[in-house]
Amino acid sequence: MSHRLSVVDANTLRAGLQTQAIGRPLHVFDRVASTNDVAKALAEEGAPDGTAVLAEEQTGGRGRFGRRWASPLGGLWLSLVLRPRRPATEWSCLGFAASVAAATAVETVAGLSVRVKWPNDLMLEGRKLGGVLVEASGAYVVVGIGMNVNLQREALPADVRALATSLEERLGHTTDFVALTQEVLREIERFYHLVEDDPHFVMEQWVARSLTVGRPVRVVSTKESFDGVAESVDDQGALLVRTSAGLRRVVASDVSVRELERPQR
Ligand code: BT5
Repeated sequence: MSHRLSVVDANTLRAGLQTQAIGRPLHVFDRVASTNDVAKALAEEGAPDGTAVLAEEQTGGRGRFGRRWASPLGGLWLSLVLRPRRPATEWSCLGFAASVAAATAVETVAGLSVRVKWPNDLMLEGRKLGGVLVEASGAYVVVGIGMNVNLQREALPADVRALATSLEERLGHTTDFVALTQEVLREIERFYHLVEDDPHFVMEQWVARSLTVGRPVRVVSTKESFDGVAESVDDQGALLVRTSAGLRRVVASDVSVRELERPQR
């Protein structure tokens, strides 16, 4: 069953935040096109590092490469305005940090083990639980996190349903949405500091949860397509793929990667 995040819940959420910067301020909406777009607009107006945007529903939720992101009631649709000290060339690490942060928060609050798939998918037993969308501009970066929390797969479009899951589906009951959101924000703050101090450690944490490293993959870009084995990731989050022609460095903004094995079930 879906639930609405009432004004009272939004205040409870703010009151229980255990963060210094992330989620301060926290803007909560019933329905927006995309929280990433709202966050961008706020960033353009000078919103501080850590500003968060949460919506109960998105009507134009986006994934990478302009894909649609289904965002019915009951999901966590969250975007952050970040203004990292590190150079923009290293900002891709933020998406990996956000996915590990979200995975860790789910473990703490819901007790489920979440894996990650390159670049930033959150996976539960072979199905997609959520994803992360990083959109950088000159002076700031917007990190969007989407996760199916208290919703049934039937609430998702048919094509998405086949590959997706939700916490409610896996647990058989709903999760405390406020507690989960607070924990996600707390973990994002922790990992945001880690990105600034030690990006290599963040990528190691990502690899420890990865479903991609060690698996056969097919890399598809507009220019070419090739198969290989995902060997590791570097500190910028590029996937290093072993092919018959040697090691290839694959960057998330350029290509999509498909694992060659089928998901479970
Ligand atoms: C992603 O893209 O996985 C990044 C998704 C980020 C969504 C958040 S929600 C808050 C913020 N505001 C936004 O507008 N976006 C961010 P990508 O790797 O391109 O995956 C997209 C694919 O995932 C789609 O083509 C579908 O196959 C699948 N998909 C769509 N909606 C889904 C859902 N709710 N759960 C699981 N899979 C979904």
